[in-house]
Amino acid sequence: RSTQSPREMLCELKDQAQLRTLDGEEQPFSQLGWSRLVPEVALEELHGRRGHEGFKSCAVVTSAGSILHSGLGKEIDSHDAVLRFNAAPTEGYETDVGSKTTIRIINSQILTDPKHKFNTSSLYKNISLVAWDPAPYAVNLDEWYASPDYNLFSPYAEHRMQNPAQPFYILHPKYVWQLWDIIQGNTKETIQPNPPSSGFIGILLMMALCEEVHVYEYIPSLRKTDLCHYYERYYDSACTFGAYHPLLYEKSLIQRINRGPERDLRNKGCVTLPGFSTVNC
Ligand code: NCC
Repeated sequence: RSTQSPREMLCELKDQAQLRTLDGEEQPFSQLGWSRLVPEVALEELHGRRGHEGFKSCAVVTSAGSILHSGLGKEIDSHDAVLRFNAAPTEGYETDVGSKTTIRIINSQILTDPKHKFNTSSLYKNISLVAWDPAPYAVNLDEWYASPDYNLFSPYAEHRMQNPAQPFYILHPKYVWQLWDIIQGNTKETIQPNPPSSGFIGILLMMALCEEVHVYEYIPSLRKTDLCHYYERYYDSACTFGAYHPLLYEKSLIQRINRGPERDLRNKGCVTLPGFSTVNC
């Protein structure tokens, strides 16, 4: 399997990594009235414009410390849509990370840990939100609902009722594990049975929504550092290479399908990927 060409890998991703969010039609969610709670417009349709399928050019900005002093802000903001992660701020870091945010992927800790002030922080306003939680591999939605890793369900429902106009989705755990299956399928070693990082999920999500995806500091540039996040003075190389998440394997998969020049990787930590709508299989 790991001898697949980049093209074959892209086709496998396009075919197998089909974006899926909770639509409220399955138990236990249907019984709870979630088909009316989730946004009426599906995430895939949200950004479609007449004559266009989604965004043309997109940026995925990881939270890695190596983006500090990159001066990439202007380039990042020049894309049609910008994806960011969890509690990563733009304020005070505009020169390096830009100021535009279109979508934010948040793990379930953001919704449950009071330190993130999910309901009041401006980080989570005026943008689209996509949340996820590491459900067990053999996804049983009843069991997941009864004991999620962090209980994202009540804060989600509450937020939906209070902010019905804000697009806010929960990724289907099958989608998350499907991505893991693809990573394992393209890796010789047996990888840890934990879901991929928000970074990998975000990259694949944007490949479904955009014609071209530019990922910043997922594969580290020459600025590579042990600084975990650009916005915190905390040092740990596991943030870049992984502990819980199969980061090293995710990153090697993404590096293999990179279509951008080597110098962009070195200088900007930038990988360029085609959107699925442009890949003909
Ligand atoms: O750190 P985190 O990720 O929020 O970073 C978002 C994504 O950026 C990429 N990254 C980050 C740092 C770094 N040095 N190199 C990188 O490549 C990764 O792809 C990462 O996914 C997560 O994936 O959701 C994660 O969330 C944090 C934490 O929960 C949130 O920041 C909220 O505080 C996790 N840290 C802990 O639980 C302590 C992290 O393991 C994964």
